[in-house]
Amino acid sequence: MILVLGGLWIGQNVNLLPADASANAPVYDELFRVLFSIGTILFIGIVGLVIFSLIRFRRRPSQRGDGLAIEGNLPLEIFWTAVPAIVVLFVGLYSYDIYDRMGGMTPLNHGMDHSAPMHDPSPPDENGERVWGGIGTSSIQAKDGGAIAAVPIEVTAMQFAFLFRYPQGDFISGELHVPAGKPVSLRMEAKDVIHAFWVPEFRLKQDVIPGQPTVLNFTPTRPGTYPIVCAELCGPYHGGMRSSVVVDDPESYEAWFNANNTLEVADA
Ligand SMILES: [Cu+2]
Repeated sequence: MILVLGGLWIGQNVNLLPADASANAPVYDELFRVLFSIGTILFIGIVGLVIFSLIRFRRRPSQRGDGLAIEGNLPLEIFWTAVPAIVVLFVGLYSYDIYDRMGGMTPLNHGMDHSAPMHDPSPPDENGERVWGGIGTSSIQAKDGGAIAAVPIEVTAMQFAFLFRYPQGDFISGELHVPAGKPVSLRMEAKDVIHAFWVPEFRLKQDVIPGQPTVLNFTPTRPGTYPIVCAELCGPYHGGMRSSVVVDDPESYEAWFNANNTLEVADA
């Protein structure tokens, strides 16, 4: 009981994760806390039992022969088969549920919800191109019931940098800027080899593949500057393939976007 309660307490109160800066980060963290609790209980339980046994059952000076040959214990074998089976089954089902709640099971371009237009000028199904991967929906529900369309950004990964193109302003940035509280839709493609776009603070990672676009949708929540890390070994300078994502409050984002916008703004 003490072991289980202690493990649960540690899982809930010891935080090993960086700041949570996207809408799905709290969902992910919920799973992490549960897994960390289970891991702590198993680790302390097993290591504690090993240390106890090393001391309690050590060879005493008077003991000269072999130990008792004990073989077979059906109740014990049932117990140590059933407990891991239940734990693994629970973790599997719970992970699926979390992935579903993060939007991982939402079809990206299979004609389910196109109320919010994808940023791609020619939707993948029209030119026969399939977009793979990525999680989340490309729009979020507004307070009035309508949908807020995602900010479209095209990500190009190459050895050894990320480039961010803003099609709505026709400019390219080496630093990703996104507005807090608004959905963002990244369309990613690699120029050379497989890379991976990872923002630990967003709890998101997605492969970036040559010749095969992938999509990553998310809603940033916490203003700040966070690292973007390439998480796929992509060559000798893979370790240096980093960038930054700046989550701006909507006004600062607007100002940054307008300062970079190269398209003529038609005055009304
Ligand atoms: Cu890379």
